[in-house]
Amino acid sequence: METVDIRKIRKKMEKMMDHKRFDHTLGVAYTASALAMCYQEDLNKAQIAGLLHDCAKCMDNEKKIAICQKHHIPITDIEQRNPFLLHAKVGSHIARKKYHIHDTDILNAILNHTTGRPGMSQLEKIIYIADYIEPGRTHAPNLKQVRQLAFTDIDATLLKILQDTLEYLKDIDSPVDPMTQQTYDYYMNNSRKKQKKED
Ligand code: DGI
Ligand code: FE
Ligand code: FE
Repeated sequence: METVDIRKIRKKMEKMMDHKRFDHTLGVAYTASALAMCYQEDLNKAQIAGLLHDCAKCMDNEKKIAICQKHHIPITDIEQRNPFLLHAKVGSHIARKKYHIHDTDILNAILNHTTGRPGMSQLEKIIYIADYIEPGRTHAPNLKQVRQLAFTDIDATLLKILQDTLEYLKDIDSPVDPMTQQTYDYYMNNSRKKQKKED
């Protein structure tokens, strides 16, 4: 991988984001590093993806939509109705164009950090999980258990987070992105297959 100046990215994120979002960003980068140590994933990639994952979060919805239109990034029905979801797609685009990240695994980790996707790479899983469990998060249910599980069984953690997210969306009557549902179905299926093999 090409050399990327992590300190430079961190400084740029600090300038671009409000304090709360920057604290969250650092939390995700450090948590992703710890998970990368645990699962022998590339530490540099984990830090870069962690620092950049929400780089489009502080942008208003009109701007996110305009960037998608300008660069022919397709907007799905649910994204049109819930444009905050676009911060993942737009973030991945900005990481490539503005931060010159060309590693597809890092770009995918940013792209899929909100909904997940079936067949995620190890780095994608790490960012998805780090985003949910970083120390600054306080509201998610079962956080204590999920935080412990994250360092023992990565796929079980993924499934638990997806399950809790779907439940939360149902509770607040928020529409589910088909990708979130597909990701849950995929990992649920995997878990059942694994269980069957062990029986
Ligand atoms: O950007 P962050 O807040 O750090 O985290 P994120 O990008 O994972 O976004 C979290 C929010 O996304 C959380 O409130 C749940 C929501 N979310 C995840 N999947 C879906 C979703 N919201 C909707 N409406 N539909 C989804 O499928
Ligand atoms: Fe996000
Ligand atoms: Fe985040």
